[in-house]
Amino acid sequence: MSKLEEIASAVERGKAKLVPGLVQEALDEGIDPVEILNKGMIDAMSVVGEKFKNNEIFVPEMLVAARAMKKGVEVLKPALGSENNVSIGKAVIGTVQGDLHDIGKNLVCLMIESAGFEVQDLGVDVPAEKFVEAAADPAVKIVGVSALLTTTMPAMKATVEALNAAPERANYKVMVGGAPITQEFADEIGADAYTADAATAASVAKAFVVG
Ligand code: B1M
Repeated sequence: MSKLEEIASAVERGKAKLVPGLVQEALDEGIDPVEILNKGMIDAMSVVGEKFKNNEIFVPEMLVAARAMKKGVEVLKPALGSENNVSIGKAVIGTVQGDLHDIGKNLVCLMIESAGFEVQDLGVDVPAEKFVEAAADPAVKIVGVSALLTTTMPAMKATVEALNAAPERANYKVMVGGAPITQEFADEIGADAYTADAATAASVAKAFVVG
């Protein structure tokens, strides 16, 4: 079994104690941190999601897999981060009301921070008003809204509409993402950008601010 397969297997099985060591070993072997993230962890979470859909596993197993992935990301974090200490602006990011999924949102925070932004993480289950309140800070250039459930897509729509109606709207760009979100949906609700993954979110956010 390759190191990436070992990591994926440990994440799938929710082995939170095993994953950090395996991720460190992979880094020591010189494996690209982005590959460790994508092939070792994100792919494993997709397998977990499929198994859940097929009733092969249940919520507790999803939860322990998520915990194991988080532990792995902690080890990866310095390798994914940048040495850039100068802020190019502030980004506020959160998961919409009713939605507790935070792994993707955390990756977006990490990547956007690495791109040079100061990040305010609003957490999960964030009401539209809280996004609007945070976005009123004149330093905010990017507002990132994440949703993982089809049932919380209406909350994303409500959030983007509230942000679009705010008096400070000209100061920031609204970016959306998450597994059920599409470009078409983003256009429909009036977001400035949709991106499918955290790394692209970071480069699009940076392009909005520095051109
Ligand atoms: Co949940 N869950 N979950 N879950 N869960 C999904 C999303 C699901 C697809 C599983 C399935 O059925 N196959 C399904 C949703 C189905 C649907 O909506 N049609 C589902 C369900 C049903 C549920 C519950 C309703 C289950 C229940 O209770 N019966 C429940 C809902 C709770 C709630 O939120 N109110 C629930 C609960 C949970 C746990 C708490 C157990 C746990 C989350 C733990 C946590 O996040 N701390 C969990 C997990 C782990 C998953 C799966 C397995 C993995 C999610 C994940 O972390 N993926 C997931 C299945 C799947 O996604 N394949 C599933 C890895 C992560 C890196 O990917 O978050 O997609 P993701 O982020 C990506 C991109 O989407 C993007 O960047 C990241 C990659 O770089 N991205 C953005 C995300 N946000 C972005 C924002 C951007 C740009 C890009 O700009 C701002």
